[in-house]
Amino acid sequence: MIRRPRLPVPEDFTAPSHSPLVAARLGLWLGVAFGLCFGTGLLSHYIQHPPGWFAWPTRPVNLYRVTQGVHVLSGVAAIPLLLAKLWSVYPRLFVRPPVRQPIRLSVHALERVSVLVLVCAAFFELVTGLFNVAQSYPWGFFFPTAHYAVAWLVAGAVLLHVAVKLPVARAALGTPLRGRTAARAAAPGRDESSERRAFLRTSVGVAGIAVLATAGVTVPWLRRVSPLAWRSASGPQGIPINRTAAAARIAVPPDWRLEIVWPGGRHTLSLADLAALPHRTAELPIACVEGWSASAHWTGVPVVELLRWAGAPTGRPVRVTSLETDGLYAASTLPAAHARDPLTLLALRINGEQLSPDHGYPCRLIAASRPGVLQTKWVARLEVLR
Ligand SMILES: Nc1nc2c(c(=O)[nH]1)N[C@H]1C(S)=C(S)[C@@H](COP(=O)(O)O)O[C@H]1N2
Ligand SMILES: [Mo]
Repeated sequence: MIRRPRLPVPEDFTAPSHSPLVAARLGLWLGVAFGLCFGTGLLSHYIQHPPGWFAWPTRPVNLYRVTQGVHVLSGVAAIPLLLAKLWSVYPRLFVRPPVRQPIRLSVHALERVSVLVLVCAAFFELVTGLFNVAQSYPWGFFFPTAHYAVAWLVAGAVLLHVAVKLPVARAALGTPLRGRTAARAAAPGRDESSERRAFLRTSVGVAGIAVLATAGVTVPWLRRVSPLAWRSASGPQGIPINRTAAAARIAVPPDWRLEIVWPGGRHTLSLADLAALPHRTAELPIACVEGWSASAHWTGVPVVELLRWAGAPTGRPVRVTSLETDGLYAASTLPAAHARDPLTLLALRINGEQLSPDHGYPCRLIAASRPGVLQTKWVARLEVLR
């Protein structure tokens, strides 16, 4: 049986915004934001580093665009919610003595440590995520690895925190916001319930505004109401550019040929050969891990048709390598499902025009429901893996 503890804390903690009734409700909102952020972040990690048991579907074509949009926007929402939650509970963080009587020592000390880890790790995630979105890396570690590892720390600390706080949180959530804390119930005077509700409404409202102000990076019909969207649909040929041809030091040789290799075979094609093959046009998004996304009409040769035409085996994973020599995203692997998907194109054209050098001329990979980092530009080689 879980004993229902008394809610009240010392009198000076019962200011409306410091009420446990408020803290518990903010915790719930924050839990939802963190849960969405963690789940979609795990998905993005597994898509880029798939374990053997993991398979990511190719439909709907916008699936990754949606999950990564949710990842970045739930992270944006979590910033004001976390600040409000800290404001709400901060008097309790400085309770003296820091550790209570021996009999409660273990639980209390654990709670303190878990809260410290939770706050530091959560701030680390939100701040590094924001910097990544701004494509700024003022630190020495590799962002994806650190962001992924610390996410598990947050998840563990949240679980511990929820477990420790469950009795208090249940009691607080079971007490209507309109009610009065026991400490104040006896005392006549102002009704704090409206102040508590105002604080909650403001916190959740600010989170909502932060989401609306940035959601235009990925939701086309919100572009006009998102002054803080860090990317728009604009850009050369209607799509933003992350790495330019100059930054990647791409020089397409005049005798460029696409090389197709498979166990026991090899074939090469010129750009004219490629252009002479049957083409297909598909509307597909570039969905960057940074949260921005935009759709375009891509025209090119389906990879599966190209392999068939070359006499290579299909239905296997395909390694796609770029002309780029030293970039982190110079190559990617199409899992079997994407390699056999007729919408996986080696694109030569975007929105009816020849690909510009920055979008991947002479040809680039574009496939459904995939992170932007895996949509390799300036393709030079396709290798059918075993
Ligand atoms: N060879 C190569 N391809 C690449 C990249 C790169 O750095 N090198 N960047 C990727 C990233 S992070 C994204 S989001 C998309 C963006 O494509 P775009 O610049 O045409 O919009 O290209 C991808 N393809
Ligand atoms: Mo990206």
